Amino acid sequence: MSSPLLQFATCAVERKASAVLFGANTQGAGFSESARGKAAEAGERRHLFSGDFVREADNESPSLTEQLADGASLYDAGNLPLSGLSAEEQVARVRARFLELFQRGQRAVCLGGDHLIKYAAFSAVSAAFEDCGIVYLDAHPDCAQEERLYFGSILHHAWLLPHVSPERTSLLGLRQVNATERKGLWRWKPGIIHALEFCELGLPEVISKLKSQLGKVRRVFFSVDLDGLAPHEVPAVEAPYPGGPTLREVLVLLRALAERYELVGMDVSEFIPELDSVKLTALTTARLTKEFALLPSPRDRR
Ligand SMILES: [Mn+2]
Repeated sequence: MSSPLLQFATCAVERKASAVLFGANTQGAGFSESARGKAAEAGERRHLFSGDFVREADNESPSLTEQLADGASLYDAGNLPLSGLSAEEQVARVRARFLELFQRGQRAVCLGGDHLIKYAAFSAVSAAFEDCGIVYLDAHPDCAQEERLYFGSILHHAWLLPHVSPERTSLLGLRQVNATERKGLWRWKPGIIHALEFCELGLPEVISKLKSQLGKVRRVFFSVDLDGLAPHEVPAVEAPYPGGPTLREVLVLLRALAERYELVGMDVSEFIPELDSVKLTALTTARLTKEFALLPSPRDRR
């Protein structure tokens, strides 16, 4: 059975697209023991692939972006074949895809899959660019200092890469941290925008704080764990935690970032389609994907 493509993405030739979407159903970063059930059951729940689920949900009622733009600059490359591969092989394949798109100057959007896509993306960022900041939208800091690569240690491993650094990383929407992760934060000292700062400071202040945390970089990669958003918009995640920023706030923030930085790519992970009974998480992800893909580049303004 062939998978659906996103109808919104009407660019017919990959090399002509300014943004390229691909699915990567990585499995191997593990699951948190959360209120949603034990890890074994969580594994069971993951047989539906969120990338396809997002495309299907959006295709049921195709729509433009809020600015009334169509998807003529977006190409949907379908899904990377990953089944049967080890975690290392999956990371290598996703990394190669990101790297290929970065080197061609195309914005890469990857729908996962689990947190392995994040390490693959950061590893490609480090290989392609020396000056790329990371904005990491997540309720959690994922910086446990452990040798093993899993959902809780992704950033610890990323910060060991040559051109990804905590001084150019901002954790956005942070609000649920355990004692092990706190040690990682104390060691690495990344920029942090706590969830409450969205209302305490207001969005314009949050945006300038974020820019100062990123420093003098020219490029930014946007990494999304859907549990970073307020769970009423994205209920179908492994570890929901209340009080995050809304999609609206995040889209406004991205629009501001796009004026200053080259947004080189985005990954989206942690979506469990089987928990998404009214497809709200899918539509939130679809909207984020479409709006992000069509954000202008600073080059467009010259
Ligand atoms: Mn998380």
